[in-house]
Amino acid sequence: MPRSIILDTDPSPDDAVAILVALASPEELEVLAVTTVAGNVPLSLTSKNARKALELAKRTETPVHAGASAPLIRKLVTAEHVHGRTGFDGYELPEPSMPLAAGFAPEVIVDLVMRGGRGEVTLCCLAPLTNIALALAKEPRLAGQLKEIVLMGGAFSEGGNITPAAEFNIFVDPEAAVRVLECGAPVTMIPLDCTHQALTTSTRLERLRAIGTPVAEAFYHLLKFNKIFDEQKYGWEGGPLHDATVIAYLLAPDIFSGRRVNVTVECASSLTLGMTVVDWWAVTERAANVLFLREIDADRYFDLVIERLGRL
Ligand SMILES: [Ca+2]
Repeated sequence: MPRSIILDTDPSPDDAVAILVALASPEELEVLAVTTVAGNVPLSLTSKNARKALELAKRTETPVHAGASAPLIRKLVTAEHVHGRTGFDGYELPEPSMPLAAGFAPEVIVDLVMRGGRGEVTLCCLAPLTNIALALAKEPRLAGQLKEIVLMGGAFSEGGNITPAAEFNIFVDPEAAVRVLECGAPVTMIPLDCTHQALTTSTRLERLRAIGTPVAEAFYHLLKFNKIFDEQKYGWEGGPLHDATVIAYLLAPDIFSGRRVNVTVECASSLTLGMTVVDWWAVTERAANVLFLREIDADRYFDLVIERLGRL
């Protein structure tokens, strides 16, 4: 039986890779819905980019529901400086013709999770956690019904990518992140400590391009565009392929290693807003609430991603 998942996302190319790798893995994963949120770019563009990716892969039967256009209480912060004005700069994809599906994403998440059996649905969170926090607020039984929440977000020893202390997804909506981490459902967190080991080197991108399909060609160019910014910023060869780690974890958890720890999020300090405070050495009495992954086998990760994208 494939595992039922909902993909909550703010598509830039790494989100889109995650969506398509999931759709290319029907033996392991059943994608119930894609839900969009404001993040990398405003909601109208994340909702459009999700549909562009699905149309590129000819998977338009997957519904896309739009959700929150702004964080719970804060002003939206976006990341056009990384992904370009559209969030999908670097390769021209046609305007999507598939419509958005009816229903506000947080309500759709509640409906799909509560309709399924207890412990059936996994939330794959690739974006600021606003939609998930709204769903948890709407249905208090939601957390107890979930199988797991797997999210890309946070950082420990790697430091931040949007401020010195904070990773982007958590920084954009720290109050939502707190609610998700404290909800009581099993949470697995894939932080920058992992994703900064998973780089789109030229060799890996050329392997992707060599598949020779429209999907491979598009993502070769999209990831290459992102890589230019990241290479200048970090001085590395390649940029991190962040969000597809969430799907890779579901497909092959042994690619990753980590430990169960307490993670809390700073919501008050202007200096460290959105910082994930990771009690790696258990120096507090705070109970472990997160499986925090710190290591990834990057070669196996890219082998998996490239093989799955090649199926589309
Ligand atoms: Ca994302």
